[in-house]
Amino acid sequence: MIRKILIANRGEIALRIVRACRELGIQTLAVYSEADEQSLHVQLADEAICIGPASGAESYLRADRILSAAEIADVDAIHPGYGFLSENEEFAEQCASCNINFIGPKAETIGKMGDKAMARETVSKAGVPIIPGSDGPIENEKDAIKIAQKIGFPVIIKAVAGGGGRGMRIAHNAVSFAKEFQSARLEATKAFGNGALYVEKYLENPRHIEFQVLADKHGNVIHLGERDCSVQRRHQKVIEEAPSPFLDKNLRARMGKAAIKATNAADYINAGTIEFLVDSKGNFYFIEMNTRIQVEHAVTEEVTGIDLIKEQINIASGNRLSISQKEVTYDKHAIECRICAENPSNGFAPSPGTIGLYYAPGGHGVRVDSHVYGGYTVSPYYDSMIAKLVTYGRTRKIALDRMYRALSEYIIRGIDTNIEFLKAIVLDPGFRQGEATTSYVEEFLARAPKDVFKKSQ
Ligand code: MV4
Repeated sequence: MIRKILIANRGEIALRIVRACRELGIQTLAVYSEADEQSLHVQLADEAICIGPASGAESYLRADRILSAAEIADVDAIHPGYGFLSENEEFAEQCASCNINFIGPKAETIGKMGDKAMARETVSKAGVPIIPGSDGPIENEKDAIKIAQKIGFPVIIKAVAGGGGRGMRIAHNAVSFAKEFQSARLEATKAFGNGALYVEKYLENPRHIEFQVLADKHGNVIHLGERDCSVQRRHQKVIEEAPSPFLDKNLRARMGKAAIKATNAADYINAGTIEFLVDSKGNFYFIEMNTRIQVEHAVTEEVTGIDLIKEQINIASGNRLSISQKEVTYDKHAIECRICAENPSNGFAPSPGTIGLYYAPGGHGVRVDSHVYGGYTVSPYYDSMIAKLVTYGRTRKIALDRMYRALSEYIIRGIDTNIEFLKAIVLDPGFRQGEATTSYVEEFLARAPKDVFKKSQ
C-alpha cells in the first residue's frame, strides 16, 4: 500500500507526479534544490525538503540526501521521474534495501538494459530484429575494423553505457574508422566512466519510432502504440507525435508485438519505452530500451486516454494493469512541442532569466505541462525545457492546426524561447506531409532564412 511518495525530480515532471498523486489520494513529498524553492512542485506538494545547492550533482543526483529525506518523512515509495537518478541501478538498489518502493523496474533490469550491447543481445535472442552489428562490446580497434568491414561501411560506433546519442560516431570507411573509434572511446570514458563500444551498420535517414509499454508484477504486458520522435536536433527531441504518420495498421501491429517481446525478454516491470529505427522501406530495428517514464509520455496519454503516472503507481503497488491490450484504442492524434528557454538565432544558446508576462494557451484540445509562471526565474543549472505544449484532435491536421494556434497564443516575456522556431516547423510542408526523418531539423535549418525565428514584439 502506497500512502506517501517522494518525488525525486524537479520541473514539469515533478508537478505531473504531484497531480497524479492528488487524484489518487496519495501524499507527496517534494525534494528541491536551493534554486527551486519557488518552483510549483514545491508549492503544490504536501511536504517539501531542501536537499542541497542548485547544482544537480549536489541535489537531485544525491541519492544519500534523497534517501535521508525519505526516511525523515517516512515515505513508502520514490518516483524518480526522468533524467537524474531515474535510470541509476545503484539508486534503485538502495531504495530496495531501505524498503522503499522504487516506482520503476527492478534494479537488475535497469543495469541489464542500461548496457546497450547487452540489451541488443537480450532482445535479439527473443526474436526482435536488431541492426546488423557486433555481438557484444568490442575489445580493441583491430577487432573493431574487422567487424566494421564485415558489416560494410558506413557504420556507427556507439557507447555500451550510452544512449541518447552521446559517445556516438559515424565512420564511412576503414581509414576514418580508427580515428572515430578512438574519439568515441575517449568521449564514452569521459561521459560514463566506461569506454566500452559496439558497432552497428549505419542507417541513413531513419525514422525514430518508439513504443510505450506497461508491465505489471503478474506477468501482464501491453503496448500503448508508438510515438514518432524523428524531429530532433543534436539528439534532443523537439516535436513528438502519435500515431506516427509513417505507420499503417499492419506495421504498428508487428512493431507492437516486437515491443512486447522485448519487454518480456528484459523481464520488465512498470512503464518503459522500446526504441526502434525504421527505414524508408518499413524495416524496423530495436536500438534501445528506456527504463523510465519519458518526457513525451503525455502524447500517448492524450491518444489513449490512459494516465501513465497513475499506471506506474498502480503497478508499483502490486496491482494488475487497469486495462487489457484489447481495451487500448487510438482514436486521436496528439502532438507535443518542447518549449525551451533558448535562442534559435544564436545557435540555440540557453536563455535563463526571469519571466515577465506569462500567458499559456488553452481551449479545446490543448494541454500545457509546465512548472513556470509569470515572475518565475529559469535557472541556468538545469535543462532548458520550460513547458510541454500538447495539442490533440480527431485527425493529424486538426492537431497540427491547433498546435500552430496554441503556439501563436503563447506569451513568454523576459527570456528567449524556441516558439517561433516551432511555429516555422509546424507550418513547413515537409513536416506537415509527415515526411520527417531524423535528418529533418538539420535540413530545415539549412534552408531556413537566418532571422526567421526572431520574435516580433
Ligand atoms: C543509429 C542511427 C543510424 N544507424 N543507429 C541512437 C540514439 C539516438 N538518439 C540516435 N541514434 C541513432 N542510431 C544506427 N545503426 C541514427 C541515429 C540517430 C542519429 C545519429 C547521428 C546523428 C544524429 C542522429 C539523429 C537521430 C538518430
